Amino acid sequence: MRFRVPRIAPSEITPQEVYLSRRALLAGALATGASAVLPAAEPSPQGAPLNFTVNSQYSVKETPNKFEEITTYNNFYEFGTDKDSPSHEAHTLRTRPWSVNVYGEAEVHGTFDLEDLLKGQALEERIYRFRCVEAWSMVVPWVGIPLSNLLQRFKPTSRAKYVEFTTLYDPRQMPGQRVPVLTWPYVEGLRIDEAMHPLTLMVVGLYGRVLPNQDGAPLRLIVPWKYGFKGIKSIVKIGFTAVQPRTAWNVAAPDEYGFYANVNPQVDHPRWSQASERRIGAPFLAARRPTLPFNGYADQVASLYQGMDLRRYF
Ligand SMILES: Nc1nc2c(c(=O)[nH]1)N[C@H]1C(S)=C(S)[C@@H](COP(=O)(O)O)O[C@H]1N2
Ligand SMILES: [Mo]
Repeated sequence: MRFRVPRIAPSEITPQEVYLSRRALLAGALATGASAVLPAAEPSPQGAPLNFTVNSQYSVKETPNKFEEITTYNNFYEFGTDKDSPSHEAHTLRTRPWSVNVYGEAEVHGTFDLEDLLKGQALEERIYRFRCVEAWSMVVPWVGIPLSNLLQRFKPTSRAKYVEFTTLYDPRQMPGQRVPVLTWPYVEGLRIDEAMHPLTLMVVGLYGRVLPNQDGAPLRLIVPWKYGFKGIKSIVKIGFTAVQPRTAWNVAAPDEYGFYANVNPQVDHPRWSQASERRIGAPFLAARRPTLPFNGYADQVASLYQGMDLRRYF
């Protein structure tokens, strides 16, 4: 992925009220035929409230980033490669109805409506650290279900060693797919034990409400000890496989983005250090902080990689 100088300073991020009044101004300007420029990055209007319980056991104590930060500073190349593009462009994605196709090494296969898949699943809020491979980070209050709860419904067989995820492919809804920055659709994968780990979350919401499109609605993965690109968005397929899946960033640049992508301050990206990170929204002097092994989740996940050379399996 191209390393970009961030284009929005925290001070420039538009608070929702300002956004709403700008929209009103803009609508007025359009109505009177006056010319208008588009506002800066737009936080999406807030989604419908969700019912959930707070999981404090799996939450970090750090202060979450603002809704505006989480919804205007995004990586979602299906809607452009600038950080603010998804906040402008992702409204073209239709997230209902939404179906998910399940295939591969499992007893239960088929295409399921998302509402049916989520029926009876208890939603949890978990505040997780989020570390992008580009060396910035946030703290995000996600709402979702443990991925294992979803996967167990499909009764994976003993041949299922990996899980493969695929994003929607529809260039009419996702205009960035007309640009060959990646091989579309975006694909990601996890080893089955990583997928079944209690920290791995299938996310449907943010800040207690339905997930905004730019954050990967209606269904996206979050694996908090891995770099952000493992968190595939707008998922339409889940497959159980015997062999390690190809993944979008690994195919694009195999020397830069490995399959495992565990956050590791000791293994630098070939083009930049991973030893520290910039916390989005933090005051300038407090923004730079050391990156933690496994993004701070080592106690819970390091054992998954016992005996593996993490430089080789990066
Ligand atoms: N389909 C899809 N999923 C994706 C991406 C993408 O471009 N397309 N970007 C990834 C990267 S690099 C990051 S850092 C996170 C960003 O998630 P956020 O915008 O909600 O912070 O989404 C990941 N999932
Ligand atoms: Mo990322």
